[in-house]
Amino acid sequence: ATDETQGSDQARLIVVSNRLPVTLAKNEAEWSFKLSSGGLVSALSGLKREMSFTWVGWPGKDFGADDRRSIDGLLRENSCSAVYLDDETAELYYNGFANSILWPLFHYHPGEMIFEEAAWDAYQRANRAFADALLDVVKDGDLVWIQDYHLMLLPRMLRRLLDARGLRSVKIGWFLHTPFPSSELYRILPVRREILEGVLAADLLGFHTYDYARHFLSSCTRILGLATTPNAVESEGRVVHVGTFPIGIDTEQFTEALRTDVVLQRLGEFERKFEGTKVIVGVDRLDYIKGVPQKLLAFEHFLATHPKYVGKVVLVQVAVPSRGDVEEYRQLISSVNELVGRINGRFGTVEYTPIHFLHKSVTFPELVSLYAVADVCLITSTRDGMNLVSYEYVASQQQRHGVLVLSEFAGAAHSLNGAIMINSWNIEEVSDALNQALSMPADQREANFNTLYRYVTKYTAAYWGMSFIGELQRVSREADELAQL
Ligand code: GDG
Repeated sequence: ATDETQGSDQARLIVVSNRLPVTLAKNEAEWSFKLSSGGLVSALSGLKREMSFTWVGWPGKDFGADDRRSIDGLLRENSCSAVYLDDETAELYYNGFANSILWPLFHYHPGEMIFEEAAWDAYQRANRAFADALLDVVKDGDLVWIQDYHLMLLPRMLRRLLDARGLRSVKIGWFLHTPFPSSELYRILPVRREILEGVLAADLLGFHTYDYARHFLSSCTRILGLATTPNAVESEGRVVHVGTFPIGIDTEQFTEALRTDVVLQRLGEFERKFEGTKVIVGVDRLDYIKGVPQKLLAFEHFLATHPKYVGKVVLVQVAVPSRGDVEEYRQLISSVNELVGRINGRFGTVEYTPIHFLHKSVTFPELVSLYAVADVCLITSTRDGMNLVSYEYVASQQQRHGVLVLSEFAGAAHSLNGAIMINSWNIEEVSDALNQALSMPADQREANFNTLYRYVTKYTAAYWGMSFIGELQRVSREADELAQL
């Protein structure tokens, strides 16, 4: 336990994720600590005020024993605790299993899935290292909230260790940030039973959408033969609750950024640069689930079939480099580069470049300025747990009331009424949607924007965090009451 939380009567929350959301840097002999921003961090900022709080995760690399001592102290001061993994385990667990097996399978890309025993062994080792590390932190009565597909064996491993120590009132929640695929697809996973049994030791399982929860429940029935209801599954004599908790963003962060000098100045520069030109923005990690090739092909088709827009519309595509050490991602980079080159070559002139392709990450003020200047945001994910870019675009469009064109395969499509929905595989449909978006009358844009903005500002990241933890507390009380009968 951290010093500040020891002895406190407050409910204690322990959040567990693959990566600690921190950057650790060494300047001469001094270590410094910086909290990264992100959905999860802002989701928890509200909860931090209500509960004492510890974050447990992998710090990003294997540090030597001396450095570990200094780092551990620094982390403790900031309510964090590190799980150290040797470099080989970390690589095989993270890239080998989580990102090369579970990620493609959960996003309907079984062709990309390469099952290797060594990666599975590393996944088990890493999850066990998390369970061992948690045992030093967790006390009776704590709530433990485990995040994502990297840690699907952890609920069971942790439960066993806790039971052996008699820590029976610890409650465990688990949330999946990706889709959960149809049971028809999930069942091809060689370790399908172990993974399901791993998470079923939790008290509450959370998904972004009802469909993902439903797919999970039918996998439990078909693979493990378990009895389910629409919001629970019975496993080893326990009721495991299953719920839908769509994540959101911290809208305030965008509203505030839009008032800063740096964003206002950059936005002014963009407005001058793109005067008389419509701007379509795309922001994606360069991942095969984001449908970037589909987006480029649709934009090419749009220019080819709507020649009046040639020279009058640009696509600004930020493609953040991601997982470049996995082969599938390297292939994706070269095919995207080729498409961008082809389309710019075909429609470009000395004065006009149709696609501004940024294969890098941009700063937050730059990102907000791009969102704010864009007339359209185009999201073509072929599968996406939620997709927060769609929310962020809405949060940045208070002036312009731009149009969101959103893939029906993103979880966000279940929440974001007011967007133009597309089947991102249908290039003609996407191209038509672009035409519709670029010619939409201002009153319709405003009405759509108002619907979207109301949703995005109400169902924020903080709301998501509070509802999951509120539900975990509720099901825990219910279980405790039943146990006393
Ligand atoms: C996973 C699931 C689910 C992107 N480029 C830059 C930048 N970003 C930020 C965006 C946004 C985040 O990255 C991307 O979030 P998404 O939700 O769109 O996608 P994933 O990274 O795949 O996240 C996803 C999410 O988990 C949460 O549950 O929604 O479905 O796949 O916040 O703003 N930020 C900056 N520069 C960039 O260049 N500063």
